[in-house]
Amino acid sequence: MSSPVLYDHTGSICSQMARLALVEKAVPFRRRPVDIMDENEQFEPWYVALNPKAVVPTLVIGDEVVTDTIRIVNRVQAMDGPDLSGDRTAQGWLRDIMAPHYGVLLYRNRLDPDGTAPQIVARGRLLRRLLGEHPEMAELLEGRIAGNRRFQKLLRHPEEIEDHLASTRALVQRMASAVERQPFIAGSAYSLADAFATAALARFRIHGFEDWWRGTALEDYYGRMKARPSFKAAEVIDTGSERDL
Ligand SMILES: N[C@@H](CCC(=O)N[C@@H](CS)C(=O)NCC(=O)O)C(=O)O
Repeated sequence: MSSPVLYDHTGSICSQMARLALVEKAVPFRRRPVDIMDENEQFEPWYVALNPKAVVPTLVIGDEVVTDTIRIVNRVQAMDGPDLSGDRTAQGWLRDIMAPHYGVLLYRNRLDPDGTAPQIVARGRLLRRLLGEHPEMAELLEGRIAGNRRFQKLLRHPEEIEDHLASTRALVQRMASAVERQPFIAGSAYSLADAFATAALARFRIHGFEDWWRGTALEDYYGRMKARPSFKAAEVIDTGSERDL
């Protein structure tokens, strides 16, 4: 069978998680980049046919199409290669690390004084235009338009943004406690939880949150994850401007 194909976007955190899992599992794979920023390729009918939620990543293995990052990395774990299953806490970590509203973390510094984020407003316009052009995708696009409105509303409430920051910081503290006790997030060996933690910490670093873990066991942990060949091979991004994300 030919190599699995990962439909992804370089900067997307979920794509980085999937790539880390594939590289650590030593699974040869091909990438088919989907430009979710400038070209909005995720809404093209051929991609929506693969991934009905119009998000990256998607993993295609022969005739099998796997969507949702947690399902993707677990599917990767089921392939031949090193055991990345981790201990009994691993699956909980995947859910917890996926839980922060990464969009809030990204857009909280890009707000106009009235709390509107021009990029999110523009996204709403794009979605409405696409709805006019693609009535066959009404369910998907109407759902995304409603989600975009909720997001715009949330961004107008500084206290809600603070809540998201506080719960993200608490997650980082829990990661620090985990690696105080053991070398990896979910036990004594590298697991899927480390693929998720690495991509999340890389993103948090770009947001300027590195101070949250300076001087804790997570500082050494992140250095160790960054020194693994997978960090570069999976194109994990932890430098540069928030505005380039
Ligand atoms: N639950 C999905 C979420 C995927 C997701 O939100 N992907 C983002 C990139 S990290 C995306 O494709 N965004 C494009 C868009 O929202 O239009 C998963 O885990 O795969």
